[in-house]
Amino acid sequence: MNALRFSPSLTAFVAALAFPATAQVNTFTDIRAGVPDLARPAVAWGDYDGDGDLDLVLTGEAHGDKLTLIYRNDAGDFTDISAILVGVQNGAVAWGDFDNDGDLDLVASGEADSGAVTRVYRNNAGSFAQAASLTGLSAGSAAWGDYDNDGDLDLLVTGLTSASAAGVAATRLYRNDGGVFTSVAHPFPNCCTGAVVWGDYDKDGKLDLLLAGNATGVGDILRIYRNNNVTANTASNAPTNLGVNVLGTSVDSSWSAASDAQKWELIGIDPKQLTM
Ligand SMILES: [Ca+2]
Ligand SMILES: [Ca+2]
Ligand SMILES: [Ca+2]
Ligand SMILES: [Ca+2]
Repeated sequence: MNALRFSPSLTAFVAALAFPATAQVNTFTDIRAGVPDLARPAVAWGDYDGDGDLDLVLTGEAHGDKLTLIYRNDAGDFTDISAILVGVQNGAVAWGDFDNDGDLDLVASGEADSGAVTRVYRNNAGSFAQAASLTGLSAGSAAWGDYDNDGDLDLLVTGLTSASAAGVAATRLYRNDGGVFTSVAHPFPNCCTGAVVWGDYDKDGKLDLLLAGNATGVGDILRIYRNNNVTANTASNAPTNLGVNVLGTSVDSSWSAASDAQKWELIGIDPKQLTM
């Protein structure tokens, strides 16, 4: 007499086909981070202290106060570092290492008690000092990007020139020359209440721009602008002077940073601190 015999694994496989597992339930837990609830906020993650975990900057209004606060992440506990920053609401914040020293600096724009502001802050070993005060804009967006491929982060900011009814939409492109920001000509419409994002969509080594928002005389827009500048970013050479030092269960690695014609470098990592 013939009989079909199934191995346990085949039986389980057939059962799985007949009775698919219940869809996984995704769960998230409110960690009660202890940060304030804010109206008209803007927030951004960034590892400003370079310890490998994401810290937080937030802006907005709470109990009548306009706030810009940086919270340091210590193993999941968030602590206000009491940075001296202009408090804003209806703002925009973005981390970016504009001075190429390996740590994240900050731009904050929005509506302050004094009116619309845009401030760039330099990160000095975890404390923040104002490095530039640019055309004040609120209800807009801000994004760092090296659009001219000279190796430093430039800045695009949109928004209203005033929080009052007299405010008009503006778009400012700032070229970064050694930490000095110069407003330069550009083809973008004056825009507010939107978003700006740099990205090299056509992979030609030049950052293009996505601009969305409410444009003066046009209305709501979402446009992609191809970057036609001459200089493209070229690939870096390989790092040199590779070194390895074994100490017990640790391995310290070191190298000389790579570079290329556009001065891109491997930044944000202190070779002496890369321990595995
Ligand atoms: Ca951190
Ligand atoms: Ca920096
Ligand atoms: Ca640049
Ligand atoms: Ca491009």
